[in-house]
Amino acid sequence: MSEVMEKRPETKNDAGALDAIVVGGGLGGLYALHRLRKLGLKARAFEAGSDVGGTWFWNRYPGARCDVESLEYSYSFDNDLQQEWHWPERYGNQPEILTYINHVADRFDLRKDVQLNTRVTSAEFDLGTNKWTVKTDKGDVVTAPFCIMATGNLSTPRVPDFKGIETFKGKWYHTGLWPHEGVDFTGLRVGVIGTGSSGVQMIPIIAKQAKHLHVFQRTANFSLPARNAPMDPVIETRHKSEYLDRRAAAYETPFGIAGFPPPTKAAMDVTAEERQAQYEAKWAEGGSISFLYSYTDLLVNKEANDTASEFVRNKIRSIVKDQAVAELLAPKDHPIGTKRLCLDTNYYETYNRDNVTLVNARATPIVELTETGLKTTEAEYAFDAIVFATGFDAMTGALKEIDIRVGNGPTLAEKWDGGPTTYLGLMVAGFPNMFTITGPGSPSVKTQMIVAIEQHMDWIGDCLTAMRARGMHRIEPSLEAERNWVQHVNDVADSTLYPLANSWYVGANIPGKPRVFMPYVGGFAGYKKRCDAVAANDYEGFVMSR
Ligand code: N01
Repeated sequence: MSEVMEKRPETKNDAGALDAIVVGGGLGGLYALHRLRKLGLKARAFEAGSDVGGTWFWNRYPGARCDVESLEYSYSFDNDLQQEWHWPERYGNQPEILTYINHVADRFDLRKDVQLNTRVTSAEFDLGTNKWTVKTDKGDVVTAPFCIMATGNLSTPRVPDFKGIETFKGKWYHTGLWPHEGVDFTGLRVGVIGTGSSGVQMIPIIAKQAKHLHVFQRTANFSLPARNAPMDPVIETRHKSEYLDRRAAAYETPFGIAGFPPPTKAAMDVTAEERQAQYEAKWAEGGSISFLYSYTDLLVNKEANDTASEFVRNKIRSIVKDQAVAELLAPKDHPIGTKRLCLDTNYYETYNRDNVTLVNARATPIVELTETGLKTTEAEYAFDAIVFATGFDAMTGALKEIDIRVGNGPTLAEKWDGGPTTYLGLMVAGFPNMFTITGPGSPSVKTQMIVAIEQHMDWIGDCLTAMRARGMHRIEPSLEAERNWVQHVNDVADSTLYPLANSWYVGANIPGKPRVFMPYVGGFAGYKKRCDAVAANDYEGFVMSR
C-alpha cells in the first residue's frame, strides 16, 4: 500500500491527512467525495457557492429546468436512493433538482467534507513530494497527493464586454448568477439578450410578467417542445421496477440515456411522407434525443439533416403568426442538433404576444449599454431590466481561471492556449495526479451528465485502487497518448456535421477563444469501452511511477 494512500482515521478538516482535494461541490464533486470515502480515502471539497449544487445552485432563472427526463437525470450509485426519490414532473425543474442534490448531500453525510464560500485560486504540484498544494481565496493552503477537478462545464458565466454596462441605471442579471430571492419583472420593460437554452426557457415566463419584452437574437436556435407534464405514476412505477437494467443499458447508448430505441433507417431511405410522419410523432412525443433518433444519419449527412431542419422550420412558420418574425426565428445557419438543441414550453408561441418584440441582433448588433437601456446600430431601447442569457466560457473556463502549475512548467491555461488537450478527458500530460471529471475530450456535455460523472469518478476510483495495489504514487498520460486522443476527438467530430455550427462546443461564443471541438462525440458507449480497455490494458497511455 502506498504511503500516500493509507487508510487514515477521520479527522475533520485535518488538511495534512488528505488523500485528495476536490474542486467543486456540484454533482461531480459530491459523487467524488462519496466514491473516495468508499475507498477509505480522505478528501475535502472546496465550493465557491454558499451551498452545494453547482450548476443547479447558480442557475435559478425563471423556467430553469433540465432537458433530460427526471427519472434519468439522477444518481444511479444507490438503488435505495433512486427507488425512494419521487420526481413530481417529467423533467425536473431547478428547485426540485437542487432539493434532490441537498438530499443526497445529507443522506450520505457529504457536507462535512465540503468547505463552502471558498474559491480555489491555485493548485501547484511538487514533483519532489508528489503532492498538490491548493490555495483558496479564504487563505486555505492544503496539500494532498491527488487533485480532482469537478469544476463543471458550464460554470463560468460570461457577460459580453459591452461598452457602458456600468452606466445602466436599471438592474441587470446573468442567468447563471441569478439572485436567490428571485426577480419580479411585473410591469417592467425588459430586454433579454441571448436565445440559447437558458433564454428559450426563460423568455415565455418573463413575457407573461413584463410590460414589454424585447428579445435580442444573434443566432436563431432550434427548439423542440419539451412536453413537460406531471409524473405519470404508471411510468414511474415501471421505470423504478426496471431501474437497474435501465442504468446498465444507459452505458450501452450514445448519450448515456436508455429507453430510446435506436434508429434503424437512414432518412433518405424512406419516402418524404414517411419522414414527415416520423418527425410529427417525435414532435408530439417531446424531447431532443427521441427527435435526433428519428434516423441513423441526422448528425452525419447534411441532406438527411436538411429534412429534419426544414420540418422544424415549418413548425416555427406554422406557430408564429407574423411570417417575418417566423423567418427570423427559423435557424438557417446550422444543421439541427449541431448546436445544443433547446427544449421549450411555448417558446415560439410567445412571439405572438403583443408585448414581445424580436430584435435581429445579427443585422443590428448591440453596440453599447446606456443609462436607460441599450443601443444597437439602428435604434435605442429603454429598459428597467436587462437579462444576459449570453452563456458561459464552456468546458475550459473554470479550469483556466485557476492558476494550475507543476514546478516551473507552464500553467494549464498556458498549455491550453491553443485549445484544451487531454487524454480521455480525464488527465492532462504534464499535470500528474490531477483528474478532470467530464473534462474536455470526454463525452460530458453530449451525454446525461450524471452518468458521465459517475463513469469518470468510478474509473478514477479504480485507477487509485490500482495505484495503491502497485505502490505507485504518480500517474499522468504520456504526451503521445494525449496527442493521439486529441486527434481522435477531432477526427470523430470532423466525420459529423457538428463542426458546421458556431457553437460553444467550439468556443465560438467567446471572442478570441481558439476554435477547437471540445466534447467527444463518438458516443458514450464506445468511450466507456475505451476507458475500460485502457485500464484493463495496464493503464495504456498512462505513466505510473513511485
Ligand atoms: O448559453 P448559450 P445558454 N450579443 O451559449 C447570445 C446548458 N443549459 O446559457 O449563438 C448578442 O447556448 C448567443 O448568440 P450566438 C445547455 O447545454 C441546459 O443558453 O453566440 N447575443 C446565444 O444566443 C446549453 O447549451 C439547459 O450568436 C449574444 C446566447 O447568447 C448551455 O447550458 C438550460 C452575445 C448564449 O447561448 C448554455 O446555454 C440552460 C452578444 N454579444 C442551459 N453574446 C437545460 O437543461 C452571446 N450572445 C434545458
